[in-house]
Amino acid sequence: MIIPSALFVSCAGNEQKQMNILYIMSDDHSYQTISAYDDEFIETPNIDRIANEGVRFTNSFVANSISGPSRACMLTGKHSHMNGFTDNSCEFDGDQQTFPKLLQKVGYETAIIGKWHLTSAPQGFDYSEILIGQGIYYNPPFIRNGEKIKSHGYATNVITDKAIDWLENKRDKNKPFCLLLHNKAPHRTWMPDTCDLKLFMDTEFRLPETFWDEYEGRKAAAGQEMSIIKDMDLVYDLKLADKENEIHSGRLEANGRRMYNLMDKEQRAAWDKHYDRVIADFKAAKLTGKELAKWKYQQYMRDYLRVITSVDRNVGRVLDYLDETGLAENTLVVYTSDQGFYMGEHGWFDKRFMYEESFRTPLVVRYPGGVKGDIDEMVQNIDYAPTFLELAGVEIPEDIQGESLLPLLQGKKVKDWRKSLYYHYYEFPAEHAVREHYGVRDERYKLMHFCNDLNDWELYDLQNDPSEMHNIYGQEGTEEVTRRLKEELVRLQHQYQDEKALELNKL
Ligand code: SGN
Ligand code: CA
Repeated sequence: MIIPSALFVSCAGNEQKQMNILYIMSDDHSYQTISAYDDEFIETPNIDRIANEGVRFTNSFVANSISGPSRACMLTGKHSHMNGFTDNSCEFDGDQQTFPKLLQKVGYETAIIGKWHLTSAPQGFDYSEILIGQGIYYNPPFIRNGEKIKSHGYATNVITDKAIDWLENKRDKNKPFCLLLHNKAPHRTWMPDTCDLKLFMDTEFRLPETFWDEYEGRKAAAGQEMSIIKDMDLVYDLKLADKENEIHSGRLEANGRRMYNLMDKEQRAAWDKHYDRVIADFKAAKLTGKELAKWKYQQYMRDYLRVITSVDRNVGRVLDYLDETGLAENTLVVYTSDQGFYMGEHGWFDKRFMYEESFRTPLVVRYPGGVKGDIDEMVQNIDYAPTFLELAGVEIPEDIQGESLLPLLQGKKVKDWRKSLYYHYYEFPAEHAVREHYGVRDERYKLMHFCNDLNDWELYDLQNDPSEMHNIYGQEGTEEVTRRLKEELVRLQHQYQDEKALELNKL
């Protein structure tokens, strides 16, 4: 049933005003760097504010830990094999059903501002102003309703300016809105805003316990190429584009120097003021081996956290705008990321794996009138679409695979909530060399099957081994739990109709 008006009849039979939706998503923002989840590294008061005035999902996951696929999952409410966007080289079939299209039908004004990354032109949006591909940090060009335009400034500020401008000046104020504000930050190469460069200069970050992991018993982990030690590039990732042109870092160096050159004169001057000193100190120290690895980790963390500082500040600007205009009381606010990210755990940056740091993603939601506190149910990014639809009074289409989170946000205990999650990552061969894998996770155990050249199964007891260092697959005493998880895996593959994976099980 579709009711095309700003009012709709709720299940309880009341007429309700349709709630606005502000869906903020960053790119590669780890829960480890949101103080609502973990305050070891940074304070993020504005993102925390959403959690404090609403809820924090303590068990939030993705279906396929990489950008394009994650975005396709959240737009469609379906796993990758059903929406067709399995890896970043795909083109999204924009003709398919998505939640923004369904919201438009019931009178919502919809917009996407920031990263899109689905290759085909956005459909289902009354307004779109998207970055080109991954976008860049400084002076990024955008495509506004199909037309290429320039911008000046730092991506997170520019995207937020555009979002506030749309809210204030561009939308039809007689309609409820759904705005997707999607940051480029903190995606690689973690370029900070010039005003944040001075932060964390004197902070020494504790090395994660698993930093020196040697991946014993885990072939796929051993075969990746996302190691801070081996794969993080000195010029590109760690900003050592020296004027003397003495530092040479290989394949990515030229790109690093190009990023620097894309800044304008003033931006470069502020950048030089900071990094010239870093470069001089680096050259003088002549680091090698473990000392070099530790330096790289510190430098990575500093830049990443500076970028997060700007993300958080800009979240604060939007929350303030909602307060000042009175919109806050009738707007659902979501903050999440397209996936989690490694902050040096297992010696890594990047994501892709079904291991916890990248399988999980932060999710905090402020729902006016809803419950406050923690929601511990296992939720996944395929759940966002049905949540927004239910909120707007749209009947959730049968083919959507996610579950609406609305009852949880309303404080209801949902009987038979899912007890296990399904995951499938596809992009191989590709950058970072993570093999195709799929798996199941329940409240205690995780079973994964890595494919391509490996055909390797992994099993973890997350209670006894939360860092997933000990693959217990095939070990004596695990027969029963392995049988149970395999059965659950097959059940989910049938439920979600992942025919390819059902075949891969037989390898
Ligand atoms: C780029 C990055 C990778 C990253 C992918 C996917 N390389 O290719 O490090 O894994 O994006 O990221 S870069 O040299 O271009 O920075 S995603 O978040 O968009 O899926
Ligand atoms: Ca991402």
